[in-house]
Amino acid sequence: MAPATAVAQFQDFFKADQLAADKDNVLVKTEQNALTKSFPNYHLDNEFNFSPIRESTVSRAMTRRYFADLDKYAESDIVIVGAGSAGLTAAYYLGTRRPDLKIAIIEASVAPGGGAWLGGQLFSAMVVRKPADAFLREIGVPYEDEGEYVVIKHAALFTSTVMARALSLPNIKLFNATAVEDLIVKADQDGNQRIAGVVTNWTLVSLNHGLQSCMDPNTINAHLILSATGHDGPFGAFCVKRAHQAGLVPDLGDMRPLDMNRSENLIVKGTREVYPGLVVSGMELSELDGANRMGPTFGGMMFSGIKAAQEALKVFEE
Ligand code: 48N
Repeated sequence: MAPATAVAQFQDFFKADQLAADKDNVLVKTEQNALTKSFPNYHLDNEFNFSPIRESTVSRAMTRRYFADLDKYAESDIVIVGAGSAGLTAAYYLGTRRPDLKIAIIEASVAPGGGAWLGGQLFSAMVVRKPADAFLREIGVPYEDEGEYVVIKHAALFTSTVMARALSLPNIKLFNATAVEDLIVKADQDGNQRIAGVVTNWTLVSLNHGLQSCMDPNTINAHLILSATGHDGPFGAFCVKRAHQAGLVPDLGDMRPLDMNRSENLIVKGTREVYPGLVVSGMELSELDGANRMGPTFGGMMFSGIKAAQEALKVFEE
């Protein structure tokens, strides 16, 4: 759907006025006098009550599923570390192109999304340079076309949309408030070292290791780790820093000063498998390669996430 049609449909929908309210449904009319959508009629008068429930039922509904997911994803095909714009885009791309793969997303924050909730310096619109507008059309994010670039009216509209698209896929599970605090390295059948999983802990535990005796972590085995942990910060660039400490990758290049035109191309073209079993994308890569930062433009993160997914699929298709 071309962006203009998407926006027009969106506006028609909200210009609609209520036509009639029958017992259970409100019928809504747009300007073309066509019945386009019906809404449930919420009867919230004094007679309404929620269905009864026992507290333990709620606990069991949550814990049964959480522990079943931990069991299921203890062996994953791909673990994505970091649910920012690059990690979520990679998850959506992998989950839609390869519904046969089991994909776990590990996100240290309670709220996934990373730095893509608010354009730049708290200005909420999000700028995306062409040709990354193609991805916005794929996931259905309306935008204003400004020629060389497009503008999404609020960065949260992109982030919530790509998150909803990815998390609704049956082969993807998000473990948020969970930090990767180490890598698993093994020799493959030819005796060559490769990264083969991650070590995790609840983030609050990872942040408080110094307050208690050792609180041992959990582990996930996976054929490939796709890391998108962003640039420097309390958790930033985690996997490249850990791989460097372990002598698996050369010295870190440290992110360079801002240059939008250089940085987005460099990061997308440089997205790759940096060590057998470890693909790195997004701003984490700028910390490894010493690429410039780009500031408040996000097409490079989307395309780096897609490129990382494509590089990951090459490993599976080898
Ligand atoms: O949004 P980020 O930080 O990272 P990206 O690469 O997806 O997007 C970067 C982008 O938001 C920018 O920084 C923009 C383009 N600005 C550039 C500039 O010049 O300033 O998401 C990384 C996610 C976060 O949600 C972290 O919480 C998470 O990764 N994370 C981790 N999750 C689990 N375990 C870890 N060890 C970990 N480290 C970070």
